[in-house]
Amino acid sequence: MRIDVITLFPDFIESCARIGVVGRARERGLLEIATWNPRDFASDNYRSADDRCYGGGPGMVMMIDPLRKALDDVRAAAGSTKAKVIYLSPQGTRLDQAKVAELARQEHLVLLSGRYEGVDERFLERAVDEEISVGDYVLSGGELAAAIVIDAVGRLQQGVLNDAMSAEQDSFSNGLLDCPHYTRPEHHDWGDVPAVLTSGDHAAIARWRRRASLRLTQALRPDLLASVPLTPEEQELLDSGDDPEPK
Ligand code: 4GX
Repeated sequence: MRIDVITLFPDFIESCARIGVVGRARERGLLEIATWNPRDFASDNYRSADDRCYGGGPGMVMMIDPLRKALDDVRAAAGSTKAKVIYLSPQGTRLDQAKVAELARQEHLVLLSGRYEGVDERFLERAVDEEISVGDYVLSGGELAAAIVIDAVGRLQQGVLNDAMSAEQDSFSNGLLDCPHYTRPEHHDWGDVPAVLTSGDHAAIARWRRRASLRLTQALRPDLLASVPLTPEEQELLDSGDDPEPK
């Protein structure tokens, strides 16, 4: 998969895309990420990519032409016509794991990160396929939102995760929250590791984890549980035992 990001702050995106699972995916050639600064496509000596808002008032708007030229270069560089162009904005569809999985199946994404008051509406109408929001709060620009999309989508690419971190084990891939995790030391003055986890009884451990997931989800995110119909065994698991209790 290829992801191009059109942004006034390419350094931020590049530093995010160098670290962790996504960074390793790029090194291994499983994911290609490139950034494009609209200022490099400006037509004046100030390299302007934004201008004042028609109708007056404070604030600037990103201009059509630098964005259009950047997008033309993205398409030329990628040699593809089936890019999905996404604008990160609070007005977009809220990103969730189902949306992430859908985006991860695309061959080519172009993410547009806006600054200031946003982007000229005519560019959005003509060049953008989809608007996505990472949550109901206001950022000062779309870069953090783009970094979230890159991270969530990048880790789902074929071959990126090893068995230990496989996406099937994720919270949300099964619609539930993850169970708690523990490491050494087993006994600590802040508490002991639940005995079942050190028992070596793999079936009991699997049951404990599943029950913990179900309990946590019921307590903290009942909305998620409502959209995952429980099997009779899971309902039974949820009702049985007394360990663990959510915080
Ligand atoms: N999820 N922002 C976009 C520019 C802007 C201003 C007004 C449209 C209208 C955000 C989010 C987000 C801040 C990115 C404003 N766009 N992006 N930017 N929440 O808050 O994605």
